[in-house]
Amino acid sequence: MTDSWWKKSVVYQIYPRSFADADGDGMGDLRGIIDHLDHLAELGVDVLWLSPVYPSPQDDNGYDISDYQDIEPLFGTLEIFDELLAGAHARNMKIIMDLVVNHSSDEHPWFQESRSSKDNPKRDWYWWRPARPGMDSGTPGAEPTNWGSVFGGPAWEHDEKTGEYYLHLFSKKQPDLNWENPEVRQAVHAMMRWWLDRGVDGFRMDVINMISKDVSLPDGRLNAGSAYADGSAAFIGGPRLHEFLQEMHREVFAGRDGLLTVGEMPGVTVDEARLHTDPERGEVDMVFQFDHVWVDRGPDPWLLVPLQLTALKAILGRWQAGLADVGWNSLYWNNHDQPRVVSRFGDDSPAHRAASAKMLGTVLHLHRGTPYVYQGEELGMTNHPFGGIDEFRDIEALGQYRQAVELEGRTPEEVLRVLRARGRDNARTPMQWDDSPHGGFTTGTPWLPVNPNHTEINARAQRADPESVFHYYRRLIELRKTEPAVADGDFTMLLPHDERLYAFTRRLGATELLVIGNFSGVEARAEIDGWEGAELVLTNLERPAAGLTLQPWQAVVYRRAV
Ligand code: TEU
Repeated sequence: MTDSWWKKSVVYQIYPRSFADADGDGMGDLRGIIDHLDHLAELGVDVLWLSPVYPSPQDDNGYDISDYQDIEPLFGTLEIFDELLAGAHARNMKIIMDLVVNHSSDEHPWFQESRSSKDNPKRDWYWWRPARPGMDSGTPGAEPTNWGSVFGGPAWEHDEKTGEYYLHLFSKKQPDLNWENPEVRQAVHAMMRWWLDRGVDGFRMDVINMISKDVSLPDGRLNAGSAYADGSAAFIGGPRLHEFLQEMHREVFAGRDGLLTVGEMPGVTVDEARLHTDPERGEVDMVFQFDHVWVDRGPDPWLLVPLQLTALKAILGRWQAGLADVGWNSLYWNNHDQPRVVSRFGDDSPAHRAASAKMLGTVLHLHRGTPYVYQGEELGMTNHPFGGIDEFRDIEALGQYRQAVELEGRTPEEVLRVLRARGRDNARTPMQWDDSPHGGFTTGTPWLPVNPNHTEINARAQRADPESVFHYYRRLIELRKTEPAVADGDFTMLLPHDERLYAFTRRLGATELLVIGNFSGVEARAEIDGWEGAELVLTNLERPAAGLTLQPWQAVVYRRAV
């Protein structure tokens, strides 16, 4: 099927806190986004995904929502939101909202009611359980299951008021909603329809593969050295997930056109993703899978594993093959939960930063699927030089640090080494607009410092330089619009055993593209026949000297007729 508009589209993710601050309070806002819509239009992206902008205590930077149908006052008002939506639509860009309904904030009125008494009508809207049989409520180890939360500590919080515990897979200020209760589902559907009626173009659905839980809530497996168990077997891809997504599709999306639905699904398998994205089944248009961003994660979370290119190719190749005939891929290196890709898989030193950023963009955008650009990726923004733990703001970094150092006997240095390289705050330092103090992000004090390299790496300088990462991304995005093989071509992985070169072809009818990226700082030759005389469509450096010999961090895209 080639008539799905989003196959030819590129999504740009905005993390509103860190994008642009128009009112000088140090925090990005909707007016700041409006002020920079032309940057996004010039880049050529089609869809803007806004990380949560709803009222929130900001425990997890907005992924803890206390009112699903309003705008966080730090960010603006519904009127300004409407203005943003109109401004995006006027430039032919759509806006999708972040839908965070696996959990709400503990300050949401639903939870306030739920916690008020055991017989409150909303008690069952969340997961309440008594202490483990034979144990006293509130004593160590009495939690209903042995699960750990993603942000450190147990996944259960004891509530004095009724003596029971509530489940929170993430922070204790993010209680999990109970999707078994049909009233919860209906309330969520009504809220979603309200946003669509307002004109938004779809949703990115946060950890949507965790909404169905095994209601027996079994204990999880305890790994050596960890204080809490991994309970995910009971809530990733749970028994009623497909049913819930199909119901949502019927109740919210059926009969409406031009929308995009993206299911964020940590731990989803290729087989499950085929089911979720098969248009015949009516679930979601694409899933956001995690296998490739877990490529450099070993069994020990506090040991850095260097990238093995053959492993990355095996993972992405498996996803390409698995969704070749049914379903569709999301393609991303970066988002607000990941370190900056040029620092992670590229080389962020001055000599190679721009080249490796462009190479990584080329390889990603030429896969089959819909690419995502995370704010600043189009500038080749890098990780931040974090020092001690006091410089981090992310609840995940702080919570995991506490658990590792205080309960699991890790040294601060070993934990910090990993947080500096992989921590989420790397993605969350402010967008670098120009070389002025605070990078043009704010006139006040930014909530998280701007990377000192904004004097070199910033949007103003790059928009003025035709050889910049920005203009390269612009050409890459344009190629998707002008060369049909980019969106619709078949994908074939080449050189699966090569540790330096990432190579593949895309083919549509009589057109074939060859894409090669050199993931190393040394020259490397691709042993691929039959491309003599092919047209060079795109490269990030000078034209390769001889045949398919690539310079350090070079990328090439060739086209031939077959
Ligand atoms: O993240 C889902 C998720 O699984 C995260 O735990 C992620 O894998 C991890 O943080 C990577 O270090 C989503 C949102 O994207 C994230 O920002 C939220 O914190 C989380 O859900 C809870 O809403």
